[in-house]
Amino acid sequence: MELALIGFPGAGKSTLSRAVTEAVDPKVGTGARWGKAQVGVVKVPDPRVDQQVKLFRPQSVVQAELRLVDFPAWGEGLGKGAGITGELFSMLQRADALVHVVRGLGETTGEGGQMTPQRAAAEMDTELAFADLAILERRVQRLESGLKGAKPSERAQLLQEKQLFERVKAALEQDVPILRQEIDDAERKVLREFQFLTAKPLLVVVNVDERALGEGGLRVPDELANRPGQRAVAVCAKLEEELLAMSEAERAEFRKELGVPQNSRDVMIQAAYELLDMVTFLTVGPDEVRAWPIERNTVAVRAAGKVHSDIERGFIRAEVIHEKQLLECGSLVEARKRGLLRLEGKTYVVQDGDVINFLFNV
Ligand SMILES: Nc1nc2c(ncn2[C@@H]2O[C@H](COP(=O)(O)OP(=O)(O)OP(=O)(O)O)[C@@H](O)[C@H]2O)c(=O)[nH]1
Ligand SMILES: [Mg+2]
Repeated sequence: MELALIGFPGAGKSTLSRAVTEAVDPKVGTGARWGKAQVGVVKVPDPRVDQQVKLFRPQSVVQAELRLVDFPAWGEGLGKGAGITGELFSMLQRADALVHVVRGLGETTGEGGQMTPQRAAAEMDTELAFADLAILERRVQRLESGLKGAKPSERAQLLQEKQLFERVKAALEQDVPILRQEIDDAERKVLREFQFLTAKPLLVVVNVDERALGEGGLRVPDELANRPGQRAVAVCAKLEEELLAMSEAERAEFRKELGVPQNSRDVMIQAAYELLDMVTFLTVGPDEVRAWPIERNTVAVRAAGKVHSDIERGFIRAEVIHEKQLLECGSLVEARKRGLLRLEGKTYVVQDGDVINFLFNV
């Protein structure tokens, strides 16, 4: 799972990235200032993994990972006049979701002084739409010139594609992001390779100033909380970064006092799973206990492919038990004895917390 942190200058992207990845090294994140994107990795804590580790005492443990890519400010090497091509932009296109960091109310950010979180969010929506529109426009033009010299056999398909792009473009011009447009599966497949920004899930993170905590607390303004198809959370990035330097006991005390119960890492992890609609299955054994994040409603054969493409290809069956049941049994042997290991086929829909052993032909 990869989240791209974007935003206008000084919104707090790098501070948030350092707080979430617990990178106390102040150099981390500064790279973004020189036109580079900085990648940070967070291991996803999961008590279900810990419990299975107690059961199996494996040689290695692999937690799920969340990657945060801290981008330079929008307008500095990325977006706006700075362009929508180049390596930075293609890195942005690769992300699974976008996280737009905005300063909380009453703060001033770079660009023209006072910018409310609502205005920042609206401006970024426009920026993202512009980037997509430019790509759509280029594609339509290319299809038009392609149509001129096209063989009759190719015409129908090119025409259909052109109509799709024109339709998507028109809707985007009416402020409907591609994610929320009515597009069927076949069409989505055509669009996917263009990695449109407004086709990605978007999370707005309101970075509340610690001095404002006392007044409104950690709150997402209503206008941002109720935007269709978008999620929003509030954090206090600076505070989170400062807490990293403290002991657990001190952190707890500060959190209580300031009314910030959840740390920004957990907020971001939870938001990422919800945003991307991910669940987790586990593989267990004496060698390795591992958490695998997958999209909800993934079928067993596709889940197998996450582990290895050979397992997907040679898939026979999946032996499945829910982690809770496995814990109750205390071992796979006991679970088998009690008949709790179910054999499931290719089309079984993997559930959150399933422990799976894939049986496959090599
Ligand atoms: N008071 C306060 N300062 C903050 C907060 N978040 C970030 N800052 C400060 O604001 C400045 C900019 O923060 P960064 O995290 O570097 O912001 P950025 O979005 O990465 O900035 P660019 O990469 O330059 O666009 C730094 O001096 C931070 O210490 C906050 O919640 N409260
Ligand atoms: Mg930065």
